[in-house]
Amino acid sequence: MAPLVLLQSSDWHVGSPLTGRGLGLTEEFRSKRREEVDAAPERLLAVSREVRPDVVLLPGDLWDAENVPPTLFRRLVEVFDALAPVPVFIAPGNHDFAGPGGFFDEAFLAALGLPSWPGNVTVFRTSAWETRSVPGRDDATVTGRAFLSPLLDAGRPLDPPPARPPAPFALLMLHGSLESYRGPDAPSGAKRTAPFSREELAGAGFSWAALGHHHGFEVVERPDGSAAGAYSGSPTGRGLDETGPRTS
Ligand SMILES: [Mn+2]
Repeated sequence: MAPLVLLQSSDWHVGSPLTGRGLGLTEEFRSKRREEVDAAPERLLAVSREVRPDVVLLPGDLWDAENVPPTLFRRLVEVFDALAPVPVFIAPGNHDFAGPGGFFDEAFLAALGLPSWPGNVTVFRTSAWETRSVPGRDDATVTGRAFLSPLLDAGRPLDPPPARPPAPFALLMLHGSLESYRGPDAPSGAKRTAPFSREELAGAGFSWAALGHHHGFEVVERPDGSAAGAYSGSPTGRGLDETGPRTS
């Protein structure tokens, strides 16, 4: 069986205003930090050219809000286009939700004169689980879902879990709160959405789960110590709760 090379990233939050309390950045600092946050797509492209993945998995929160500047969306699309023919899968999160009138809505893009999503990109657009095959790899599938609004989702996405497809590489993309996550943005209060436990994730039986929503790198282990999946974390710190090393 040929190995499958994955490239996973999420929680870029491009377009973040960086005006949060406690930061007190000068305008010069703020614009420099915004440049770093907004360059996440280009960094993904650079990494992709290095590792030559079979598939790119992006489990949500690529932009910070639906009113981020359309120029940032254009940058994103140009990068995804440049990634072709590598297939890219996106599972929209609670910030880049796939509701009508947003950047995942083709009619909205046409009305604004913005480019459509490139053909190598697959976006999950329903809140129900869906499974797609990975182009160029008949031994791999991706199962994902979308947030359709920024509202907190109290439902448990893995109770019951989606059916595990029979493919040797059955990948899962999930945007939500691992209850045992211990990072500085641990799932409490407003951060807790689409909650799930380590046991639920391991029990779902997928080969790998690409997790999004929390901003620290964290691997989720099965009872036997093997990795069931991970949060890549956000590539750029945007506040005092996102200090320390970044993973992409
Ligand atoms: Mn999120």
